[in-house]
Order: sequence, then structure tokens, then C-alpha cells
Amino acid sequence: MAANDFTVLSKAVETGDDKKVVELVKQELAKGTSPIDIMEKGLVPGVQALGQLFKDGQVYLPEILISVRAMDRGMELLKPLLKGKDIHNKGTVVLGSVEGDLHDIGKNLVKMMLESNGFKVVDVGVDVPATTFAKAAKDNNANIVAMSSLLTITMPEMPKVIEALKAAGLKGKVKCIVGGAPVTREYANSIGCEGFAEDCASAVDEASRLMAA
Ligand code: B12
Repeated sequence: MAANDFTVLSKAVETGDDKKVVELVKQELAKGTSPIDIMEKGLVPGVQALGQLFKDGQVYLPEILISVRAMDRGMELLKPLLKGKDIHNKGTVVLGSVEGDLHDIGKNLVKMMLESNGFKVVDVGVDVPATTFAKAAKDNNANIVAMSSLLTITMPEMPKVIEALKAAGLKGKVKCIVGGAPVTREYANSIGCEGFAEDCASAVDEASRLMAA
């Protein structure tokens, strides 16, 4: 594989070839490629490409699960390397997929990136009711509540979480970040949410920005 050409790795993820993914990730690491580049430019585009095929009705659930498993094999090699040697707690983030939403691949990437960059992440999982977000924020003295939604029909759960934080007396103390494929900065602004990021790498920048604000 030529330097910085992640096409073959992306294709291996897309086709669910976990052995090839492991082999290619090892090769890239041996070449000194940054683990973040391997993840963002190699593994993630593979799942995204499969997403397009799913959208077009060309693949179904089994292909997706096989592809995600292949990506996970690659992530197992990268995860220890993405953890900084000298990590400080930059802040506590409560992270979950909103009620009605079972998608968690993107959420898990956001979690991994935040943790790798010094944030403590309290993962409340998928299909999380607004009041659970608020309770977790209170119990863990969180600085940020981060919500993921992959479905247009679950996006309206996001303002409900903000309302639940207000009801718990936390709005103002706790800032919010929203993300997920259908979510935009404009939507975040429209619901009075302080933060938005379109991918897991910029989620770290956005969380850092909110901590500094
Ligand atoms: C994988 C997948 C599934 C898997 C989920 C497995 C899992 N464990 O997550 C399964 C098969 C279970 C599934 C089910 C469904 N799915 Co689905 N799914 C997808 C698919 C193919 C890929 C999503 C994905 O993982 N992308 C890769 C990750 C890395 O990207 P991402 O999630 O966008 O995350 C990145 C950013 O968005 C961001 N991000 C994500 N979350 C957050 C949070 C914060 C705080 C921040 C800052 C950033 C951030 O960072 C991430 C990394 O960079 C998409 C198609 C697509 N093109 O995306 C459809 C898709 C999302 N699904 C869709 C649908 C309709 C469904 C179902 C309703 C299908 C059905 N009829 O049953 C069910 C709903 C289940 C439910 N209640 O949630 C639609 C949604 C349409 C819409 N806009 O509403 C899509 C777009 C496909 C389509 N076009 O039809 N799905």
C-alpha cells in the first residue's frame, strides 16, 4: 500500500475482511502512520461506504455487522496507541444516543476520541431517555452532555434532554454537544445547544472549546 493511500484498508472494512484489516493496520503502524489517520482515513470511510450501499438497498444488516466487526478488529490495535501517556482529566462528558436511537458506532468513536484526548466519558448507551441524561450529568458532576442521533425522527429528543437539564437545575452548569449524520450546526443553534461537531475528531475540539469558554 502506498503511503497515505487508505483505499485498500477502507475496502477491507467495507467488505468485512477482518484478517486483512488487522494486517493492513499493522502495516500502516509499522510505517509510522498516525493511529488517528488510520482510523479517520482508513477505517471510518470503509463503514461510511458500506452505509451508502445500505442506503441504496444493496446490502443489509449482516453485511453491516460483519463490517463493523472488521473495523473493531482494527480499532483494537489502535485504541491503546490513541491513549496519551500523560492524560489529564480535561472534563467529564455524559455521552449517549438519544431515546429511540440504537445507532452507536459513531457514538463509540466519539467516546474513544474523547477518552484518548483526556476526557472522562460516562457512556449512558443507546435509546437513552432525556431524564437519564440529566440524572447521569448530576450524579457524575458532568461538564458536558453529548448526544448522538442518526435518525431524523429521534432528533427532537435532543431539545428534550436540554429541557431535562434545565428541570434538574443544570442548564448553564452543563453544556451540550450534539452530533450524528442528520444533525447540523444550524439545528444545534435552533434548539439552544452550545456545541456541534460533525465527526469524532472535531468532537474533541468542540468539547475543548466548551471547557475553555
Ligand atoms: C450501521 C447502521 C445501522 C445499524 C446500527 C448498528 C450500530 N450498532 O450502530 C442497524 C442495522 C442496527 C441500523 C438500524 C436502523 N437504521 Co440505520 N444505519 C446504519 C448506517 C448504515 C451507518 C451508520 C454508521 O454507523 N455510520 C458510521 C459512523 C462512523 O458515522 P456516524 O454515526 O455518522 O458518526 C460520526 C458523526 O456523525 C459523528 N457523531 C456521531 N454521533 C455523535 C455525537 C456527538 C455528540 C458528536 C459531537 C458527533 C457525533 O462522529 C462520528 C464519527 O466521526 C446508516 C447509513 C449511513 N450512511 O450513515 C444507516 C441509517 C442511519 N439508518 C437508518 C435507518 C432508517 C435505520 C432503521 C430505522 C432501519 C429499519 N427500518 O429498521 C433502524 C433504526 C434502529 C434504531 N431505532 O435506531 C437511516 C436513517 C435515515 C434518517 N435520516 O432518519 C440511515 C441513514 C440509512 C438510510 N438512508 O436508510 N442502522
